[in-house]
Amino acid sequence: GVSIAVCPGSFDPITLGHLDVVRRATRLFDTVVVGVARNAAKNALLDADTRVEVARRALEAEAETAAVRVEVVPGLLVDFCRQVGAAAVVKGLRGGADFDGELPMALMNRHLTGVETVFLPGEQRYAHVASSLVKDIARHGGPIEDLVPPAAAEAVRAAVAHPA
Ligand code: COD
Repeated sequence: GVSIAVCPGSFDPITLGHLDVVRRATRLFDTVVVGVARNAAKNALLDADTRVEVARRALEAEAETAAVRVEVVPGLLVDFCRQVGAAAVVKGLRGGADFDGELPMALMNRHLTGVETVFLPGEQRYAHVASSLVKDIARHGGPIEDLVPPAAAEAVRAAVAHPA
């Protein structure tokens, strides 16, 4: 059959680190669905529609990602995985702290529906790249162009200039 994976995140905004993980996932699965989720523990800067739009524009700029699509995850990640027919969730790990946060979610998701999680080691050159740091830098007028795709830089700059 066709292998489908969901690559979930808040993507507030999508970063070069995220894009690298998505790109790597496309080498392992026929289809990768980038799932834009709401993280209840975080206050988003960009609304969900903007996060989806920015991720789409960033992925369109990459020729090799024809088998990638971007969708909102409206509820539980496991329900979304079932809807799209995904047998696996793909998550990138920057280090041990990411693993400590991700392991309980991976175990819970497997408990809920049997969906497996595949962890991909993040590229070393993006180990410092996090959406939260990008937003902090932008709020203080610092440079974010080396950390995120152009569409994301544009959206973050607009959002910090005109807070909702
Ligand atoms: N290099 C490698 N990986 C990276 C990098 C980088 N530079 N930056 C981020 N990542 C990885 C993160 O480790 C994470 O795995 C993923 O990319 C997404 O990161 P974020 O920050 O955009 O997203 P999070 O961590 O806020 O997303 C958490 C979810 C929203 C996916 C999670 O809360 C969830 O699944 N929510 C859905 C509701 C649900 O099902 N809840 C129950 C889960 S048990």
